[in-house]
Amino acid sequence: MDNKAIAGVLYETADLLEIDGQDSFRIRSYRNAAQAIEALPQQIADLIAEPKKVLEIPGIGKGMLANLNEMFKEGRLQLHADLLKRYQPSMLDLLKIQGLGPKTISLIWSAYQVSDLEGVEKLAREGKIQILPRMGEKQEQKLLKAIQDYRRIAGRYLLDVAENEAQKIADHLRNFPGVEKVTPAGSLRRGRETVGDLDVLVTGNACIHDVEREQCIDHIIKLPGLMEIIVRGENKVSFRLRGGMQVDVRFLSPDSFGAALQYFTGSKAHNVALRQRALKMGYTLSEYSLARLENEKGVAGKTEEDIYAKLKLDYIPPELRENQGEIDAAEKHALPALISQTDLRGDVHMHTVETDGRKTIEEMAEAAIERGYKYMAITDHSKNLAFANGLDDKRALEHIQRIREADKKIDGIKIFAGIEVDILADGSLDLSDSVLEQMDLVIASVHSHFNQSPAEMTARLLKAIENPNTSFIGHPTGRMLLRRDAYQFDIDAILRAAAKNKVAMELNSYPDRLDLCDRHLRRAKQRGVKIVINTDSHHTAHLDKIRYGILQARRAWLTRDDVLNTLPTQQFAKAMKHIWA
Ligand code: DGT
Ligand code: CA
Ligand code: CA
Ligand code: ZN
Repeated sequence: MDNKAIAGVLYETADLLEIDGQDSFRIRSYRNAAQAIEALPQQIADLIAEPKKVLEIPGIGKGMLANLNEMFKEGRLQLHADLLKRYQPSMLDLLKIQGLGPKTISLIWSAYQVSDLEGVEKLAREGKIQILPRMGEKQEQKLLKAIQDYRRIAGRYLLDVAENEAQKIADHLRNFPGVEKVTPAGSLRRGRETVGDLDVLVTGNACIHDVEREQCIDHIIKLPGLMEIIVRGENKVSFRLRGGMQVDVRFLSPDSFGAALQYFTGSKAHNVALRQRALKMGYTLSEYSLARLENEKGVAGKTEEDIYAKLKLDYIPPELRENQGEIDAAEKHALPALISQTDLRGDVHMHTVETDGRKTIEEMAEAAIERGYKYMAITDHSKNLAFANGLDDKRALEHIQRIREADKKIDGIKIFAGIEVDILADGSLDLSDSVLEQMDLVIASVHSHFNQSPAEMTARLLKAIENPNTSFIGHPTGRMLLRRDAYQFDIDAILRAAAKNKVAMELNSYPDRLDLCDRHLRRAKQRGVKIVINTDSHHTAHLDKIRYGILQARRAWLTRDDVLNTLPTQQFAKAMKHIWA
């Protein structure tokens, strides 16, 4: 068990103790220990053999040490298991509902002995929550909305989280000698912004020989972080990881690898449309093969390329397989030449220690050079973002100087002096025009007053776009995936104004933003709005998150020509001043 898993169990125990009405001192001791372990730089597993060292961790006493020993020895905590038995594991889902804390859950439990989502929702609909002490109609409505929000995002994961898990599973599987190839399919392969479950395809001897397959499954079960096996079948094993993510591993025969990859990559809508096309052409398409209707003789199945070719289609990249016109385009040889990561010549949204970044200008520049970029921009925050130590006019001017000096000193990359300036509530920008004019590029972003009416927000963004210093709008909708919805505004009005003013839109590659999203990006392209793909890095390591942005750009059918930071340095600099070639 790693620190995160241990902290998770302790947090849950604290919540369950609170629901159980235990004394606050005891509850706090579990929460404090969880916090301490979460923040620990080294793994508690490496310390556990030396009790003295564990007891030195603030918040961990003898009692907690005994708990930790139990968890390492038994793989579980008896108290946690007992509490879960009393209140049902469904109680833990309730705790994930926004605004539904242990106290309220406890209240509902003592009144109705209900501990699951459906049950609580039913009570709320029947008006049985508002009559409880300290509750009212307003709380009840809020609870209903929170349950809906939870349903929408529950069981989905950010793309980078899913990708990391898939990588770990693939590495583990490849350690088994009978495994040849491991290929993630499903929404992960299509690069969707969030992923439901992982679909992993395996080929090799382990798929052909029964004995080896059983051994392989025994090997899979040893995967660190595997919580429970859901299905152990002939050609498939499904399991759940700690944290809840489900994984389907399928064992394939090499003859049908392409057909299975095509099928399990999806999307479902793409597959349905493709199968209809196959039928019209006298074929059946399944996860095993493309075969003739009349005699079931297979004509393709080894590779996806064969299947698309037999269906008289150009190869359709996974990112486009959403049944959004890609099959038509593939038939007419009209699929776009999708942008790829190597097309990008610079990343122009990053922060440094001057505001809320973790690295210096020089460190960010070294990291950008390592990634092969020809240019970059330092774009720290403005003063409205006080908690990020944002720059006022004077500090912004000093920072420009520092950036220019670093640019002179460092060979191999052009460092543009930029700023991510806040769009204030009234649409004006947070720094003086005379300062903004001196920047090579200006990113204008909304970081406050998210709850304005759609009309106000639209006017606010329009005003920012019409400011002649604005080069592009940062993370234009402000959404935080699985956490916060986009603020409301008229996206079409904004895109029209952006096209007219030659102001670009950002595609922020941070996995919890991916903003603009694929749908909006495609609309932007159709309206002639240019895109800038950035990472919004606060650390050198964040620069690698660009790949998530590239995936979304591809899902939006973008080509190199749609994206400004594919341009050579001088042309890019002009584009930031509204001069497009
Ligand atoms: P997710 O997991 O919700 O992020 O999305 P997907 O696309 O990975 O969906 P999933 O895991 O349910 O299924 C994986 C792929 O398998 C899906 O993209 C297409 C294929 N598939 C699943 N069920 C069906 C089905 O009923 N009909 C067809 N044609 N394909 C299906
Ligand atoms: Ca899936
Ligand atoms: Ca699946
Ligand atoms: Zn920002």
